[in-house]
Amino acid sequence: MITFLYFDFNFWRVDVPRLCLSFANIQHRLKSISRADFIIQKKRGAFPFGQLPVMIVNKNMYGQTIAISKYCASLASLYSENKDECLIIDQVLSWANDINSKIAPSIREKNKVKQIKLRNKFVRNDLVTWFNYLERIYEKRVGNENFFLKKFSLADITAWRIIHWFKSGKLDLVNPDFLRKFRKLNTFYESVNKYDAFNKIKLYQEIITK
Ligand SMILES: N[C@@H](CCC(=O)N[C@@H](CS)C(=O)NCC(=O)O)C(=O)O
Repeated sequence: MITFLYFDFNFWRVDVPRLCLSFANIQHRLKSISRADFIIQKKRGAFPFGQLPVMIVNKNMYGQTIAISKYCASLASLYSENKDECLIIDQVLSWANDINSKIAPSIREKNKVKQIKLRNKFVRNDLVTWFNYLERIYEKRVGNENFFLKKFSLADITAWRIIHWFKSGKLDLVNPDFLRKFRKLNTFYESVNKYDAFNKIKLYQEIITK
């Protein structure tokens, strides 16, 4: 059985691989770990990169969201055998990591005044720029469906999860309506929400209701 370790909240880094496995009804479990326990175990060198999420498969522990997500997507037939398609998927995964690293300083900052400054800087300089990048990748899609590739894939799950995060209203100073500027991504997001094979997943329901 595949086991994930993460903190006690939903976050794209662990949700994306779990959504992939759930999509294909592949059994897995999540063990949540408190911040205090994480620090103790990190000091002991328990995690390959000193960070979460990690995934345990066949008694081996692996880190790095992109590697974990691709592994789970492959098991779930949500990755691709086609090299050109793999490039699209990989770009979306790296985009997710990049936009996360752009907003991260304003999440990590504890000082409220500095935090607001950093968040305003992100909204001014990065939000539109980085969603524009994603929309440009999406515009080049070849299929008739509102997915990044001809069929539903890891690219859709990743893009949907990040869009959902930014639209959630949980990020101070990020207007949940920002996606209206991105007409095509908005259509994409709505289509994924209406895609029955995806929206019936228990974890999907958990993410949208939390
Ligand atoms: N490069 C890692 C980054 C993972 C990461 O930033 N994890 C954060 C939580 S979302 C973490 O473990 N932070 C605690 C720490 O770095 O001590 C990945 O892609 O998975």
